[in-house]
Amino acid sequence: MHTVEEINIEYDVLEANSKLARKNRNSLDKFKITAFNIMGAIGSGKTMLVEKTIERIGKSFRIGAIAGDVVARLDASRFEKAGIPVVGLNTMQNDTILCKKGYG
Ligand SMILES: Nc1nc2c(ncn2[C@@H]2O[C@H](COP(=O)(O)OP(=O)(O)OP(=O)(O)O)[C@@H](O)[C@H]2O)c(=O)[nH]1
Ligand SMILES: [Mg+2]
Repeated sequence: MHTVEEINIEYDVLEANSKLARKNRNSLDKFKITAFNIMGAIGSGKTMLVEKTIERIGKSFRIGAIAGDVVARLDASRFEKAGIPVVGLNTMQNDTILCKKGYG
């Protein structure tokens, strides 16, 4: 007689990342920081949007950036030129961990 066994092999492969993300959110809340994650296609105007935002409201708000340049520091150096503190990071892996290092 055959029997069927069910083995649950599902698990959240991003659980560690999610935990860190929650910690990051708590830190942001603690320091009353409003964070925006600006994502878009290559060349869609993300960096320009931030530059224009700095231009318009940079004197009224303290703005900082974590720039996700994949290889070089192109965006990071544009933000520096715009006069705000910036941390550059490579976004290939471990985004949450790196973001924590960025504002930690
Ligand atoms: N006409 C027009 N051009 C824009 C606008 N926003 C950005 N650009 C131009 O689009 C090009 C790309 O802008 P970036 O801000 O560097 O785009 P990005 O999304 O940061 O690019 P990557 O970091 O390479 O992914 C630049 O030549 C900008 O001058 C816009 O609202 N209108
Ligand atoms: Mg850019």
